[in-house]
Amino acid sequence: MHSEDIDKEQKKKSFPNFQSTESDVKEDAHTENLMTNLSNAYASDLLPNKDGKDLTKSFLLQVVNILLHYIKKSFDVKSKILDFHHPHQLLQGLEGFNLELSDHPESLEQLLVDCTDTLKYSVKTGHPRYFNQLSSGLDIIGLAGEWLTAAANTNMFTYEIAPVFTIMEKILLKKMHEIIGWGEIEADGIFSPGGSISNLYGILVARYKQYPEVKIKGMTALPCIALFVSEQGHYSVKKAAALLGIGTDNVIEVKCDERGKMMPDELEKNILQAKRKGQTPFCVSATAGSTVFGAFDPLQDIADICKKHKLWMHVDAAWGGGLLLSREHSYKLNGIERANSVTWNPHKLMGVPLQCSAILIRERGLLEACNQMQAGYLFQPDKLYNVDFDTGDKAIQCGRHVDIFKLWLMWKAKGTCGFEVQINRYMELANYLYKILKKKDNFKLVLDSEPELTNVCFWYFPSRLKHLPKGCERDQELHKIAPKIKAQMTEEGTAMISYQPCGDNVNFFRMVFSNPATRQTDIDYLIDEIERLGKDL
Ligand code: ABU
Repeated sequence: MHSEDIDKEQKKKSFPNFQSTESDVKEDAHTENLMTNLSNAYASDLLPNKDGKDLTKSFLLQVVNILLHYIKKSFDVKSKILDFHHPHQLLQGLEGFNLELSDHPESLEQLLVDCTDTLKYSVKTGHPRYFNQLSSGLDIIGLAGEWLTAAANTNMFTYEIAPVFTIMEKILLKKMHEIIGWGEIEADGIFSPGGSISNLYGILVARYKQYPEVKIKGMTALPCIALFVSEQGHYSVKKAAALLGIGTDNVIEVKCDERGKMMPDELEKNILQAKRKGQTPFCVSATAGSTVFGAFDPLQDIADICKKHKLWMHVDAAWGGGLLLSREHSYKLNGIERANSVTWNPHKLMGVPLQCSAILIRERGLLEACNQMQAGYLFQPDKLYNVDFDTGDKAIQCGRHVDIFKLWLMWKAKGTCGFEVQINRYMELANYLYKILKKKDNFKLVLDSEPELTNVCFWYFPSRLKHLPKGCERDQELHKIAPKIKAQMTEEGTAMISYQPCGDNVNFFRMVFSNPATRQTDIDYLIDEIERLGKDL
């Protein structure tokens, strides 16, 4: 065999790597059969090539087949969540999966092999035992929405080229305004590329509202402005301050109580202190659902303080915003209706495929006034339609991805009630885990109180550490436990859960629920798995 043929054989071999059942083997054989027709075909043979219709259909059907195979595996608890390899191994190439790019076109058959391999070495974030991030799960309707979005391949900046999507965005923003409690107001907003960017928008608009001259004159025209966020708030607030030229020294971290909530007395103290130091407070960024503990800041108290000191109130509800859809749990965000701006990520608790994040602004017109540059080649005022529907000049970017369709389609599919049921279930799962851990003497909860969101934080104590007295020596050892268990879990591909140190707390596990595939049995499994991997550490 020539080396090229050997290479081809190896590449083909990598195709059925997920196989485990008889039906999988049959499916693979069928797919492989179809694939042989594509060994001499190239992308240039597909549409718009005039003879490309059948080949395009065949190619896309095979892509769908690969995806279906992956989706089925994703939901199968018996399949591995990931087939872990170190970066240098992926860089070197694995079993014919070569990530390097060639000068010459590869066949369609090879592209299908590459598609299969790409999924083979990816993390199955829809797997019932994937608990690693706040965004997880694989919603089939959301996935269909992404496919359609990619087929439409358009840009959100003008109604002209995204008529349906811009109207959908308008409708969804209105829906979210109503849920927040801004139903009576002419509010505003935009979908952005993630929670950090939404927070950046909140702070940008807060600064513009107070100091519109900043747009033309820059920061030299301003006093030394300062903003406030809790010590458990998201790091993107500091990042935004760095980007906006405010400086991270002017982001004042407010102390939290034992539950991880901003302390209003501390906030007021910090505001007064900043003023005494010559800083000019302009904004408070409250958190509704902190990343690690899932804590909700006391929004009513913070709103009172903002009112008293005439400060912009931003609420980072990227994670906790979804709870507004639950009649049982929405009270935890009471006061959000008093905010000037809100970040809310449907790609987290609502399970919309990444990315889908909204920045919602209470006062209409500010976003556009702040960001507008009136590019004549895009935003012609004399178009045939009402140009108020062009959203591009509200954004800090020019090209903007269509993130709205998948959310719209999922809302159609579930109704508001469907999201509520899903989110209530996550809360029940969090409570289930909390109650189990409370009873177990080899686990310890970081926070004693019941979960307010779906975060449950805990340490695992192997027997050698269980009876050690509290203190530095025990903590040093305990700090190493979670990373070791996680490393082993990752290598075996059985589950994924995150860990971190936080403040004085050494490394602990953070469990979060935002995956519709997860059941109580998966929680039982995770606890057993931690015990199995950790007992002899
Ligand atoms: N704050 C962005 C997401 C962090 C996480 O998934 O853990």
